[in-house]
Amino acid sequence: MSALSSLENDAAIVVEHVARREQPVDGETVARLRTEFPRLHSLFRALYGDRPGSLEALVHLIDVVLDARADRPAQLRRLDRDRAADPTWFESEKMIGGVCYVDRFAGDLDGVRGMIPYFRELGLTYLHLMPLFDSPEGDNDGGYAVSDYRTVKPALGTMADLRALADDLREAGISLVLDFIFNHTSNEHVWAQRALACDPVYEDFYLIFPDRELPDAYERTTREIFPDDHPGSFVPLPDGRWIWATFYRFQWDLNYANPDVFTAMAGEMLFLANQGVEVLRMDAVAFIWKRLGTACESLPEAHLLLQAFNAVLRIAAPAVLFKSEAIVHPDEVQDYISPDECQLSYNPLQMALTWEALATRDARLLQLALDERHALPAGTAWVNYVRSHDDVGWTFADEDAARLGIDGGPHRRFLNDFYIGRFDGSFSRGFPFQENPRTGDARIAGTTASLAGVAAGDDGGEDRVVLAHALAMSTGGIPLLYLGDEVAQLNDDAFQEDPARRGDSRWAHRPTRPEDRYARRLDESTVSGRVFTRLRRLIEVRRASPEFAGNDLVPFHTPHVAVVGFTRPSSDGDGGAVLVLANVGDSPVDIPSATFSGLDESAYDVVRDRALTLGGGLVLPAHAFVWLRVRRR
Ligand code: OTU
Repeated sequence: MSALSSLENDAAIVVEHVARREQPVDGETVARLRTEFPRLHSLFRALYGDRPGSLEALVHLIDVVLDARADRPAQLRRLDRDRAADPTWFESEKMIGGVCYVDRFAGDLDGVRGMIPYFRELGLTYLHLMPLFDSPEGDNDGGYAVSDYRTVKPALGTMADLRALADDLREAGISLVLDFIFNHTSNEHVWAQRALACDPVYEDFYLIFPDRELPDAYERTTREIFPDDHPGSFVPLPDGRWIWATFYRFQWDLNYANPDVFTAMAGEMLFLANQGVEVLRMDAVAFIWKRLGTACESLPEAHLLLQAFNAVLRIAAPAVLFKSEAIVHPDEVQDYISPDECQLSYNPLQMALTWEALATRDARLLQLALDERHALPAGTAWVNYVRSHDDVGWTFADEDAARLGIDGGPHRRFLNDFYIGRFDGSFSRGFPFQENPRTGDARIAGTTASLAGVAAGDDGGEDRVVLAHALAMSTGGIPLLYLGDEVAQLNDDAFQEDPARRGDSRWAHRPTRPEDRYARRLDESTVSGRVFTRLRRLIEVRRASPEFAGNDLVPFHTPHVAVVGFTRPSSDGDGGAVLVLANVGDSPVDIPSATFSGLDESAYDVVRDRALTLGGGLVLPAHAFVWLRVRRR
């Protein structure tokens, strides 16, 4: 057992090892290995340098990577080349995503395949299927407790079905997105079962302690993530030991301080990549590294691990992108985003502040986020969404709120009350999620339509659904639709009757596919028909407007606190842009002509397809928005 030493020394050992491999390595792969090895080595040294066996782990990792490369199917090697030739493909104005549960939306993988015509009708180019791997019967956190990364849940289909689906989607211009749930496995995973049986190799795959001494010490500084399930970060095992479980009691955190865990998970990741997955949603990135005395969130090593996974992918499956799922302070969210780490990231700040603005009828905090927290490094993009399968959490920065005279703590309590519908006059019909009586924290569950006022019969409900999507579709990056929201699906209260679901209010916003609503989607005398028609139009206009590509955004301020504004400049550098203005308030605003003095008087409304003049100012009705093609004077 040896520890890593210098790059030259260790590289020589790897070269010799690779030369002895039975299967010859092709020149292209050797070239990529040469490029990535120094980075991988330095990351491994930073993570595992002193640990005996770290050298063997790295050599083993190289084998895993080269085996995966050798297994990569021809059509995916072709994809690798296509993406290398067009590295900013995901920044295109034509990108738009959808997300759904396989069983709830389509029954099984075959059902998803049958929906490709609908995805095309909608214009999707990206499809995120919620976790579909083998997981415990009953409560399994919607599949986020994985028992086997290489087996599809039998009720949904087989791995061959998944591969065929990935191919068919790609054929239809749609990239398949799946989760890489790498912070934890289910307690039924074979590694977990062996750890439970005290196999020392697998005990070291998890964080297991004989008594409460270290768990108590860690819990002095960790947060409770799912307090409804268990307090703190640990759960007891039947034999009295304690195991780290950040989320549900049946989700056991992996021990990435052990390099064999990294190598094992890299193998699972590359297996997924070789099934045809084009984007991996990196679940719960903030939690993957632990250190006593810290919150055990977003530690520097979490970034090193992601960069090491990134380097592994660059060698064996370079077409694949990472999407970071960090629902944390906006500074921390940004830290995960770079071409060397995660090229894509959810934009939880814009998501939360869209809801914040709709509740307060004040868009200033959202405007501040767009003004100061929107920029990203080249070669990366936001995934902008109105809501996800998870809760809405108020992850804005208290420092930002304070600049506007808003006190973060009470403001979050107001927002929770508002969206749960406990606040007088609220238009929302949400549920609380993980309400923590000890800290007063809570998050919100509910479908877009139920949170926006459609369920409550509020006059502004439909407009708010469309306005929220118009923002997600216009700020840049990849807009992501939760399928069902485009037909204004309401909450599913039935989860309260289901023993496997009633403890988790997020099931309120994960209903099954609403056949009746989809059947009426072209009938504009219905809510579903109107919302669908309007969103469909936005998708079409976005796709035809190159200004929406990339992430460049220039703030555009008006005198009204209820209005959020920005332009998306044309890349031609000709002074052209699309101006986006949205009114989150309940009354019309009259934007004076002076606000537009830097622009040509004539503008073009690309959504309504008509010319207008800005010379006399612009009236923006309640809950309305415009996308105007303008030109700088
Ligand atoms: C993720 O979310 C998933 O999106 C959830 O569906 C899972 O339950 C969970 O991980 C466990 O796999 O706490 O409320 O960024 O907000 O990672 C959702 C921190 C969650 C967390 C996030 C987590």
